[in-house]
Amino acid sequence: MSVLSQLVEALRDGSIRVVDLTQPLGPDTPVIGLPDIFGQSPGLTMDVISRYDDAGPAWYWNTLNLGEHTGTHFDAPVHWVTGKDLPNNTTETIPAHQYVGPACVLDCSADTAADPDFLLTPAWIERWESEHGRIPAQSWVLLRTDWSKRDGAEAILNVDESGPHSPGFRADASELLANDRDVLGVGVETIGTDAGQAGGFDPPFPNHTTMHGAGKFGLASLCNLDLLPATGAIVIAAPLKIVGGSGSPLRVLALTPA
Ligand code: 23J
Ligand code: MN
Repeated sequence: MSVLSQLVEALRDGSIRVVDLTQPLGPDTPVIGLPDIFGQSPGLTMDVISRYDDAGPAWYWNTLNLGEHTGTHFDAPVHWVTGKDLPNNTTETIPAHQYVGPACVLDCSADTAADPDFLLTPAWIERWESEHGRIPAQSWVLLRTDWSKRDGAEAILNVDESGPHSPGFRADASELLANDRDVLGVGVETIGTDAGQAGGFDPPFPNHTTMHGAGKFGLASLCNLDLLPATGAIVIAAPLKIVGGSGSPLRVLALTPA
């Protein structure tokens, strides 16, 4: 049997499951708030064009308005200044094969429960690798923080007088993953692939700086990472083919052994 007919069989008999890593996208979907001096990305608004009424007696459809980086979304290399001159750096030019890859799930949920400002370090990654093997080139690295289990925008954004507090990557961990491991990119449960406090790091937003400068991708606001094994799942994450797009909301699916 060919690999693909085996796959069809396994999906049918349930030995491989499809896990949806995507959050619902609606008007209540939280969006990142940057300091006032910067432009802001709007959340989703939806307006009815017609709903089986005078504007369209037999059809229902809506107009959407939203920032590219809203809800479960993809970050393309062109999103960051460090990736602006790379070839194939936009949502319509990235080769489609790069949208499918094996997943390494790094379970940091105990660390983030103890410290909302937890940052992944090279030592943490190397400890994970001593148990699960080296992170393969062209794989997605997914950071399980259980942030998707937080209820409501306030708990997700977790802002106090010193700003937002959510986990992310130390600069040297992003460098290890991008340059030494040559990953496809990183996926997180938080609303951005940098820590809440990362605007004040040196450089600011080091994960965006490093990943996109190396032509790597980001996935934000994922969920259900707790349903995936540390290794062995495949992630499919294909953004909308927006011409010149810096990213887009998308449906992220994982194929995982039952
Ligand atoms: C712009 C500036 C900072 C950040 C972000 C966007 C994102 O998180 C994003 O959605 O790419 S941290
Ligand atoms: Mn983004």
